[in-house]
Amino acid sequence: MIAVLAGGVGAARMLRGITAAVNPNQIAAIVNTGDDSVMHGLHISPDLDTVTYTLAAAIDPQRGWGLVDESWAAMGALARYTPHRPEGSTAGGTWFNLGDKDLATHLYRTGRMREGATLEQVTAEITAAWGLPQHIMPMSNDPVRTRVRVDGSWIEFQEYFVGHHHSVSVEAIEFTGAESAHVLPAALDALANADVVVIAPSNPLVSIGPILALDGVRAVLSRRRETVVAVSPIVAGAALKGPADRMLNELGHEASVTGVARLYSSICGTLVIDTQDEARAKSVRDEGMNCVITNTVMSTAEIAASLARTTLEACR
Ligand code: FO1
Repeated sequence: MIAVLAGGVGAARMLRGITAAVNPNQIAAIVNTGDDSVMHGLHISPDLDTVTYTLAAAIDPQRGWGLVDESWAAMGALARYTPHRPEGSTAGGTWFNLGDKDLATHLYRTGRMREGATLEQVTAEITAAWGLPQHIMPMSNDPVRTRVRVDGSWIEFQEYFVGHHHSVSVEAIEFTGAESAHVLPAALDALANADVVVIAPSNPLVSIGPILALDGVRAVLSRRRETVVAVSPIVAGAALKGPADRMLNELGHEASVTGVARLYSSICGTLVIDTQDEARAKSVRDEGMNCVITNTVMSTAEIAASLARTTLEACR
């Protein structure tokens, strides 16, 4: 079995590659829920949905989130009320875009959770509805919310990411609820018993960070460090998507494969880096990690599959 620590787009593409390389029912994805939010009273789990829609070949390929061939009638209709909203009200906000078909997922998830289902149970139902053989699970059933401090004020992750287009400087990050949240037992089991654990090329601070913040996760990974392999989300000093490079710099880390190695070296034995970073391989090895160099930019399904095979072979 292969266990994968996953955030959003990069992880979803990596999981698609791993699916081409191994039997899909041997894949367990442990997905970040720190980005989760409540919008219009609906429980949104962006990373779980990005992974699900990508593996179901239903993701919008340009945006990397939401469904392909989406329509936006509900959002458009909401805009009618905006000018009439009283001062101080946030009702009917349209800054976070929920497509008409995507809304069905949030309605179903929220309805089931109101009936008492756990996020793990609903995720299993949603992934079954999309016909996925992989075991996709949230990192925890308990709420953990990533918040960032901007200009001295703590704001929700989606307010930073979508509301501010992640273009404001981050002063600090916290994962509220992480200290008391329980990692999913199935996740801990997969992390302990998988043949290989892959840390997907996701933002190390806000996508992988919340998973690592859960009690027991770092301990189980460090015990089996030699069979844990990460793929760097930083290529030639930049993130392929999202604010990981700026965030690393802003929070005093190095936005390079060396910086990624420093963050992961205690829990992970091997770092896979892109050919563009070949000259930095020694600095990764100096952090005590094996370093594998290959094409990590998953611009096609074939490259993703090849990256997956190289990653899995790296510590077998
Ligand atoms: N990202 C955006 O940049 N703008 C949006 O309006 C937006 C809406 C959205 C709705 C549902 C969903 O599952 C994801 C959505 N995302 C949107 C993506 C999301 O904010 C990010 O992918 C992650 O949280 C970062 O990994």
